[in-house]
Amino acid sequence: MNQQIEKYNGKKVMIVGLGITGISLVRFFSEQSAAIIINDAKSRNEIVPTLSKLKSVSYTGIFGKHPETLEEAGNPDYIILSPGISLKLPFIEEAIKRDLPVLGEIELAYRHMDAPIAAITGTNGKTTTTALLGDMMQRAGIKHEVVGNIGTAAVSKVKNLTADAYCIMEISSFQLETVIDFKPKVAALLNITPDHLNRHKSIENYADLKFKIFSNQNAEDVAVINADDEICKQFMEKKAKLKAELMFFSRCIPLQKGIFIKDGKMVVQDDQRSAIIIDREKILLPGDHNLENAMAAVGMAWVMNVPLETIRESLEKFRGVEHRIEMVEINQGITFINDSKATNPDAAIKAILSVKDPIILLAGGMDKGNDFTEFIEAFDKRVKKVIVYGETAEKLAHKCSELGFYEAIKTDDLEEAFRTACEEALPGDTILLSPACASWDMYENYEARGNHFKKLVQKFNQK
Ligand code: UMA
Repeated sequence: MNQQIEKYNGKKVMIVGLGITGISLVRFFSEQSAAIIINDAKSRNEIVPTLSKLKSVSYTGIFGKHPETLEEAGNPDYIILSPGISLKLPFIEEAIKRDLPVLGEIELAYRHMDAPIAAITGTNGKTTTTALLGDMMQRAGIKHEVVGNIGTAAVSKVKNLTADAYCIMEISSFQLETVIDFKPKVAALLNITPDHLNRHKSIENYADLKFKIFSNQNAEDVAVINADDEICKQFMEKKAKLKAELMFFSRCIPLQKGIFIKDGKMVVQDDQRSAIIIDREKILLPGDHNLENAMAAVGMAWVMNVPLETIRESLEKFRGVEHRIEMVEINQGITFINDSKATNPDAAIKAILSVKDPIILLAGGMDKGNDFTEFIEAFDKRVKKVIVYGETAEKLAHKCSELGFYEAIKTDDLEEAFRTACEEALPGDTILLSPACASWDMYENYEARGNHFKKLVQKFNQK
């Protein structure tokens, strides 16, 4: 174990937040025979479906609000936080003042695993990079678990994370806020742009948190950092005193050491070895941002001694995370991309900015009351046509003409939108499903919508 293991038997452990993380925490502490207190700001009624997963567990519940004081919280011995919980809650501030152990789930999981950790953070691309690294480990047959912000609480996998395995972890600024001793063997920082500022208050605080991923590393560990990212660069110049070995990656400049592009090929160079990894054109994931994600994953895989041919195979075959800028197919010169997970304008803007243009965009779905101004402004010569459908079709089409974008076509549903897009598309175009709306007007969830899109692509291929 990374630390002398605590004994929770009979201790009062308060778990704050009952989402993905909270459920895993309750199971973890229940196995340790702790006296569990669950607290969630949602009422018991709102949380019934979640509570039904905990039928065999005994616990005390405080629902509908957070307690004001520790006494109201039931005087717990430990407080364990889900990532969405702010440290500024009064009873948590009181606990910290009184030196009561307040741990985030990532710190707790770290203390209960032996596996070396490869941790990835950054504003954008961390899920893709984490999944890509996981794919490399999978293809190499190396024992590992992929956990963290990607959707699986790390604590739920600690039993498998023995010394002979690797822990591949996506880690958010929320999760970094509560790390104490957490020490990844290799950690990557992809980029920093303003995000979550309502919680972190300033870009400086946010950057400090992102760099916290390296804070406990020593000379035997490795830090993989984007040399092209302005905020990362400024931070490194002004503040960062990294103890880990530094491996920069850059798609713009050749480096003495690190991961970079030379003559159209991705190259890795460290103090002892160098290798040409792959022709950049052979990387299946599209776009410059994905090249950066690929470079970070390669740097980490290199450190973990994943065989080069496996790294190469993964780069040539990995299609991305399902439903998130997922490369589906290139057929008759048309690229089909499924970004059904973009259920809001911000997420769809990221897709528009990252895929190859000219784009024929499929957008629409349930109306959540969003304003689509910034979304349509982001079309900016990249989107040549938008095919709108579903509940928001009218609103989107109207907003397009209001903003001077006259290439919107209204359709009834995704099938008609897809057919129209195929009629309009020329070789070299990208047909992108990035709806900017929830799917619930026509589908059970975004996965069902994305799968429908992929079926339509399949049918198109058979023509
Ligand atoms: N809650 C409170 N009080 C609050 C806030 C939330 O009681 O002030 C309760 C909610 O009512 C809910 C529960 O807490 O019942 C949700 O907990 P949570 O927000 O920590 O979310 P989890 O379901 O545990 O999921 C978290 C991450 N979510 C967040 O950080 C917001 C998931 O990342 C992650 O996959 C999961 O743990 C497993 O590690 C999602 C995310 O949106 C993808 N992350 C943000 C991002 O990527 O931008 C950081």
